[in-house]
Amino acid sequence: MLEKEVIEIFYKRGLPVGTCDFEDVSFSYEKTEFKKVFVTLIPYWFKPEMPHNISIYAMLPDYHVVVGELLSEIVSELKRLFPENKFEPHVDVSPINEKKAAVLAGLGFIGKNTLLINKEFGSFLFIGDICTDAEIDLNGKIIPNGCGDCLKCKISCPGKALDSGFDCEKCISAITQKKGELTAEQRDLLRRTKSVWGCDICSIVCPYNQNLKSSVYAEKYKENLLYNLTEDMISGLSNGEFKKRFKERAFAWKGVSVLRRNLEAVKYLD
Ligand code: B12
Ligand code: SF4
Ligand code: SF4
Repeated sequence: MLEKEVIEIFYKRGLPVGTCDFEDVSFSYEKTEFKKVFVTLIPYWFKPEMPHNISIYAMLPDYHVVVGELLSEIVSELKRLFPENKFEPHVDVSPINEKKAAVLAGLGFIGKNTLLINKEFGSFLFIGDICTDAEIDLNGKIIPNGCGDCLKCKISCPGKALDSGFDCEKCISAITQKKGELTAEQRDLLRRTKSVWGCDICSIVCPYNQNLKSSVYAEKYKENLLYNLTEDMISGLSNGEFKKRFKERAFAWKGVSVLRRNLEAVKYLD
């Protein structure tokens, strides 16, 4: 009976939900009070304006904050159902491997682009998790991998980061976040793809991401999108000023020097 009420808390917000065991997805082997994890997906797809130099998720207000608030609301409702139990919400910055958790919760499969793919939302989604000591099981079924013979993401990846497993040194998304110097090859990758933050190429080409509906999430923030970061916007800003000015954006936490370096690389000519 309580299972039904839990599902309703998520469904009334348009969100799917599943559960998995905390110990199967925890990044550490330390003993903890958590037993289960509620896993949910927050689709964020919308058609971006072209051209743009930041990836789609980062055009929106920072999901760490927005999804974090949404999960906190859900936690308040869960606490009413389970007053004796603990609930800890996370998104991205989490003690668990969120993609694996979503697979075990029956919410999708992991594609060759390494991302969680849900048949309704594609891969343009955030994964939210709520760790709990409540023993609740929503009995999701594992969905088999649906990539088949497709190789579109591997073929389209500009750095060939997906050729064997996943190579962070060749992935534009990882390169735009990395601290310190970039190699000549990495600078060239940013210049060729005009990428200042993140990368969507292995998602954009995926058959599961064609004809997606614009998400409710993105609709809510359509007046507050940032498609391009330019040198003018950050010129002369100290790190503190940069973080303050872009406090709503997911890239702000990395600091101004990483973004400056990426903007330099984008215009770099051999
Ligand atoms: C580190 C990290 C990155 C790194 C490394 C990514 C990588 N591919 O390894 C970098 C900076 C590159 C990155 C980039 C991006 N990321 Co990221 N990232 C993370 C983070 C913080 C941890 C991931 C991690 O290291 N996992 C540990 C490793 C060992 O796991 P793994 O490589 O996935 O392998 C496991 C699974 O694949 C699983 N598995 C595989 N097949 C199967 C099958 C079955 C049946 C089972 C049970 C398990 C299973 O088993 C493996 C071993 O445990 C997560 C948040 C989190 N807390 O989980 C977000 C997260 C994965 N990122 C996310 C996003 C959105 C992105 C970007 C799309 C952002 C962008 N537009 O640039 C890109 C995509 C790049 C890409 N192609 O992967 C989302 C994923 C959304 C989705 N649809 O999957 C997450 C979940 C954040 C969130 N809460 O929404 N990311
Ligand atoms: S995010 Fe971009 S660079 Fe990274 S694997 Fe996907 S296509 Fe390749
Ligand atoms: S592009 Fe093709 S191979 Fe890559 S994740 Fe999507 S379906 Fe799988």
